[in-house]
Amino acid sequence: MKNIFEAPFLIEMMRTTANMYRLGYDERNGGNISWMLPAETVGEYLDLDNVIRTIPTGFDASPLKGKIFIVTGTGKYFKNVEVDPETNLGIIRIAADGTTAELLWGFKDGGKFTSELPAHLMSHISRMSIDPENRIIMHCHPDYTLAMTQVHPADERAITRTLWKQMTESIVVFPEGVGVLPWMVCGTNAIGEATAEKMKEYRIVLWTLHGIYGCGRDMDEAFGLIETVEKAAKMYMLTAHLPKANEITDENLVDLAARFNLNYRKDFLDI
Ligand code: 2HA
Ligand code: ZN
Repeated sequence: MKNIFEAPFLIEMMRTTANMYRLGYDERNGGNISWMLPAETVGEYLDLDNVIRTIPTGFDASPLKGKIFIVTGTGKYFKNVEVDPETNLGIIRIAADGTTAELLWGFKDGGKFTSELPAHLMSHISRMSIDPENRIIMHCHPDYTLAMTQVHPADERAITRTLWKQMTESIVVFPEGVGVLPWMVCGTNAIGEATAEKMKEYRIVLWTLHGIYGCGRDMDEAFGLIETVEKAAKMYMLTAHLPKANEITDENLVDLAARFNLNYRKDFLDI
């Protein structure tokens, strides 16, 4: 059996959570990440027949039965993952009943997975139906994105247009736009279902006055989406109150889409 503390997936979780903490995306216990791992990979490091304990998920995740996830813990701080991954992270497998998580490693202090597990697992189910290669769901609280949801109408077309017009890269990185949910109570199955529904259309979902969800085939895709939206939101918050001298037009966006061969939301442009 290989040493799990040298597993590339564990090291990437440690590096990513530390990076996000230092960027200010995840204050205190804010944010959570789940990553679906192949059983063969995890089996190189852990005895997959050794279930440490079982934890109810509180909802039916049957489409994911047998799937294994490394996931951040509830109440745990991203800043502490790097120094003590075995307490702050866990590796769980969805049991045959679809409503129980089998703990294979981690949550050493008796802890459990993120309170946002419903949004994560429901979003995994949604994304897999659109892109079978999707593996990551990531949630965090970046400053400018949250600020923007205070002052900008919470409308998908309007927010997407604003973000696309803040900087040239936006439409290239998220041509499908961003989904937006109104303010909702977090940690519930209801917000999980609403997020997962949006994830059928978008890889980015904004939670008004709370944060952002991103997904991807790997950590770079999920994180890259979030940091690009955050950068665009920052440009917006730095300039929204100032007179505009230059602006990306709808025609410019069409030209970008042609240059990069983008499958973008054409109905989001006034053309
Ligand atoms: O895990 O971010 O949405 C803490 C949160 C809840
Ligand atoms: Zn949150």
